[in-house]
Formats: sequence, C-alpha cells, structure tokens
Amino acid sequence: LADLDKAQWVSLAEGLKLETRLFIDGDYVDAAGGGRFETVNPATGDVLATMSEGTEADIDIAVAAAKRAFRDGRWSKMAPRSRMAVMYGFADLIEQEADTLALLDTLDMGKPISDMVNIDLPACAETIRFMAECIDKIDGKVTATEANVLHCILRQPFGVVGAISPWNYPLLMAVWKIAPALAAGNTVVLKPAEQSPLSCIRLGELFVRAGGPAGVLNVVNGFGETAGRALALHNDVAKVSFTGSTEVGKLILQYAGQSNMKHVALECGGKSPQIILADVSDLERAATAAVNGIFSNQGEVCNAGSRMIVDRRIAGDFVDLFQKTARDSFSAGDPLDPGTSMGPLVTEEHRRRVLGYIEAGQKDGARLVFGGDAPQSPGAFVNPTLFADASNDMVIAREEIFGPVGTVIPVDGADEAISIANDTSYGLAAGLWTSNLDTAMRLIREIEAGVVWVNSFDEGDMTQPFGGWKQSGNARDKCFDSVVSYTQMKSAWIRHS
Ligand code: TXE
Repeated sequence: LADLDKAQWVSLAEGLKLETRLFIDGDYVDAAGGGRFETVNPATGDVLATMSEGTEADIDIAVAAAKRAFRDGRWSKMAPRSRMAVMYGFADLIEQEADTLALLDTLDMGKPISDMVNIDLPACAETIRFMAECIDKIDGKVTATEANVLHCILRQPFGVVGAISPWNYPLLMAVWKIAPALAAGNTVVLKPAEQSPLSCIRLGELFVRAGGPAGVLNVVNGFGETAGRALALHNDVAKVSFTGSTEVGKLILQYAGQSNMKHVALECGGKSPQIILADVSDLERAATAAVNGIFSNQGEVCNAGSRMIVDRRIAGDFVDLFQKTARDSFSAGDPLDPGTSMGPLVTEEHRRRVLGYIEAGQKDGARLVFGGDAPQSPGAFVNPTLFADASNDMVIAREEIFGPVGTVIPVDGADEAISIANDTSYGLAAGLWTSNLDTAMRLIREIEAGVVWVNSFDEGDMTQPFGGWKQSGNARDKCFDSVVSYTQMKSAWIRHS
C-alpha cells in the first residue's frame, strides 16, 4: 500500500473521480426517483458530492435483481473453487485500488489516511480472503440412523441478504457482512451509511470486475429511515445483517416481525469496560492499551474501552501514565496528513453530540483531566478528553459517546470492578489487566461481554468471533461461524431399500 506524503494525498484527492450513482444488477444506475443528497467532508465542511438517493423503489429493484441472481444459481450453484477464485480476485482488486478507496473514506468520514492504509484496507482484503477460504469448508453432516435411511444435514444459503452498515469503518464494516454472506452463496443488497456513501458504492463494481456475476452484489445508497427501512421490511430479503446503534437495531427486529420473520444479525453499540487491577504487572502497557482503546478512530468504535475501571490504589498513577501517553500519541489534525493520529468526527451534528456529553460529565462532577474542548479550526474536531473520579451512574459512564472521551472509575478490588463492569445494558467487549491467573479465570467467566481481552485490548485475528451480549447485539462477525451463520440448515431424510 502507498507510502505517500500529505502533498501527494492532497493532489490525489483533487484528481479523484467520484461515483455518485447506485450499483444494481451489475451496473451503475441513477435512483428511480431522481433524488440526491449531499455528502460532506467533516474535516473542512465542504460538500464532496451529491449522491443518488436510493429509496424504497430502488430497494425493490435491487432486491428483485438479487432474487433473480439467487434463483438462477449463477452464484450459489457455481463450483466452490470458482466462487473462491472470484472472491480472491475481489480482494486483489481492493488492494490494487487501495489508494482511491482509502482516500474516499478519509474524505467522507474523517478517519486518518494512515489508519485507512495500515488498518482498514488490509483488513478488508484479509476478510474477503478468509471468507473465500471458508467456501469449501462449509460441511454438512450425516447422522447415525437406521440402516435403510441416509440422513444428511445440509447447509444452504438463505437467498437475498440485506446488509445495513455504519460510517465508522465504512468499507470494513460493509465487508464484514458482504464477504461471509457471499461466501455462503447468498446474493446481497448493501445499504451503506448516508454519512459515508462514497467508498462502498465501488464494492459492487470491483466484485463484478473480479468475475462476480451481475445482480449478486448490489449497493443502494440512501437514508436509514427510507432505504434502510425498506430493505429490512422487504419480504424477499431472507436475512438482514446490521451494524449501528442499539436503537436502530431494535427497529430492525421490529421490521423483521412486521414482515417475513427474516433472520436478523445485529452488531450494536457498547460501553466496554477496561478493568485494571492493583496487581497488573505492567501499568504502563495497560495505560498505553487504554489510550489506544479509547482514542483510536476518534473513539468512533463500537468496542471502544470507554469505561476504565481502575483499582483506587493505582488510579492516580494510571491517570498520569494515560495522560502522558495520550499527549505523545493522539492529537486532532488534518486526516490527509499521514502523521495525523486523530481526524474530525463524522459530522458537525455528531461533534455537538459528543461535546454535549463532555458538558454532562462536568455537570455530573467528574474531574476533567485534559481536553474537553474543540480545536479552533473548521471541521468537526474534538480534542482527546479524559475524565477521572467518575462514577458508573453518570451519563458519561452509561451512554455510548462514540467520540474521544474516556472515563476513569476508581474501585476497591476485583469484586467491585466486576460488578461495575457488568452494570450496563451493553455487553460487547471488555479488557482485564491482572497478573493473577485465578482472578483472570474467574473474571473471564463473570464478565458479560462477547469478547474479553486479558492483558491486552482490541487485538485479534480473523478466527476471533466479534460481537456482543445483551443490547450490543446477537451476531458474530469475522470467524468461520460467521460464514455458517449466513446458511440455514436443511435435514434430508432419504429412505432406500
Ligand atoms: O447510527 P444508525 P448513527 C452508534 C453510536 C453513534 C450512534 C448514532 O453511538 O453515535 O449509534 O449513529 C441505518 N431502518 N453507532 O445515527 O442510525 C443508517 O442509514 C433501517 C454504533 O449513524 O444506527 C446506517 O446505514 N436502517 C455503531 C446504519 O443504520 C436504518 C456504528 C447505522 O445508523 C434506520 C454506528 C432505520 N430506521 C453508530 N435508521 C457500531 N455498532 O459500531 C438508520 N439506519
């Protein structure tokens, strides 16, 4: 991937040709109703493009194309090795177009270009390759039955899968859904977030260029309440996979109930605890992980370690180390500069929301250690912020802020730590820092979260299931099980003589 300097990225950005249409049935098309919406660069406030606005009519057209493509078997009946070849080609093309794709997300949602180049794009290619490798490993089963019966359990694709994705990792979150859905043999209609429509629209084209048949991967940009809702309510969509807020996740469940009882996979918000006990072997390493855990990606991360639950005896030292590391590693700047570690938030509206949480933290009596303000520049920036001496009943400890705002909650020992860690409606991820194996083993079991990192935070590879307990969702992305979750079981009872 490119190793460009800021001037080179700026000049590449100036020459970019933006695709603004929808991608349906193998081609770019304008929205049926002719509507358009603006997408804005949050670093400058400038309008980047006016996009075709897909609505219910476009979702109907895209779902019909996906249904035709599924029914005639142009993808689901393709030999596994051939489907794998298409997926590998798709990953290769993403790498070949990496500069453009990286720029599109950086311009559209403000993420630092270095994160796009070093994290998001390699992860997209890796996800598609991993899911491709799974294609001919999705086995059925033959069970033990009486002699004249062969009983097979088959795993078959659902049909049309609707994918609704968020703006915080626009390409990667879309790929986490479409790659396993396609690998399992489904056809897909993707509805990306309206805040970051520029990159995902290219995925359909790249898939077709890699040899993917028309109609198998369709992308419809548009708003959640119109296009997203229509997709989740559609009677010809057999499964919907959603990443976004818990509030909208609950709506998606309702839409499934109001329509065809489609399967629903949800990956929603979080308020992830990072427990740091007094016997932590390396407090500096824990503090560094905590800084990255809350400030990476501007804090716009569903598993952000936003509640640091720290033993009171070491809380002072922890806050000092945290502050020093944060000062050295994160400050808001131009996301097109490869040296920038933190870009603007996704929109001006979201910045106001995050600043509102900072105000609430101060009003509730948490101690503002640093930050709490916004740089004097255009763009939706917020400075990295830390609150200490907070309690778990404060708004900043209860609600997902989705910005660069960390909260330290002091506790007395492991029992209080675990009870506070679990005192939340969310259950996405957790971190635990201790040198005591027995404590670690106990807390791993007691923590109510889909992912627990011990003496680490936010690491993993493709084998790791990613998803939440409680109101953080009901599905798992990445991992082999994720591909299997895009299939349904069929029992075939075959009597012979
Ligand atoms: O999310 P929405 P928003 C959290 C985070 C953030 C908050 C709001 O706390 O501050 O949610 O962000 C589509 N029917 N997360 O408003 O609205 C929408 O178009 C069908 C956590 O951006 O949930 C987009 O494609 N679809 C998170 C997607 O849902 C609807 C990532 C997510 O948007 C819809 C993003 C509807 N009625 C936000 N309404 C995570 N888990 O990583 C919206 N959408």
